[in-house]
Amino acid sequence: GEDYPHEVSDNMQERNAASGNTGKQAAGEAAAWMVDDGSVIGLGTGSTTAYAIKAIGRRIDEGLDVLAVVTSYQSEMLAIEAGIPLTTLAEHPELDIAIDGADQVDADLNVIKGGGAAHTREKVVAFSSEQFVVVVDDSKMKEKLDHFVPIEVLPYAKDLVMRCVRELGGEPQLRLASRKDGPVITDNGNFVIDASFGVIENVEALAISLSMCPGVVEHGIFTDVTDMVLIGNTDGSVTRL
Ligand code: ABF
Repeated sequence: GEDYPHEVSDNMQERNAASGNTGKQAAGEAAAWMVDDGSVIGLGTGSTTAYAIKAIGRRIDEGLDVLAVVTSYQSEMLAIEAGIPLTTLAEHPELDIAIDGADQVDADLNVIKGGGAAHTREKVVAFSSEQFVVVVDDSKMKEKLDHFVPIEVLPYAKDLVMRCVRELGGEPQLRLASRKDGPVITDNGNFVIDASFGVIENVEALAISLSMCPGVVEHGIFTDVTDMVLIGNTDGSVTRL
């Protein structure tokens, strides 16, 4: 990629500091500058990636030529609004760069995702991409991951998966749309179980064990796929990991 500007305008900085979004904006916009002309890109989900999508849209207005694969209806809507031409993995199975947010990241580039229930498609896109760039604000960085692990499950298998989680030492909870509503339904028509494991000592072992439980469509632990993390700080600067 090209060099990217770290600064955000004073005005923006003030507005986002008030909403606590300066770091997210800085990281998202920095990632937008990593996209090369003529590339096929993957667009993740969430508020940090949304800043990247908007910034890529502005670059397209200035002549950047890209095609994008989205990971959710949310990113699809944002990409269309930003004027980013869309394609599919069927047409472009190999992406040049994918940009996505995260719920928590450690220094070894292990990532927990899925707070937005879109992690299955996000993982497919991440593994389909030559380069996978994660964008977060500095509050998401942790020495040891301890965020709950979102697990997309076939509705038919939810009780079995809950039992698997308990056997692995975790505390499972079916994600509900709200207190009085039913379960959250993913873009793929499945449920999400949020599993708390406290501090995760062996991330890779847990990732493998969870994948072995029948009915797990995909869990939110991403190992061995992230190439770069762009961390947006509250002062609007960006740290690259
Ligand atoms: C997606 O959106 C996720 O996998 C992650 O759960 C979430 C991050 O959202 P935000 O950038 O709004 O904090 O990328």
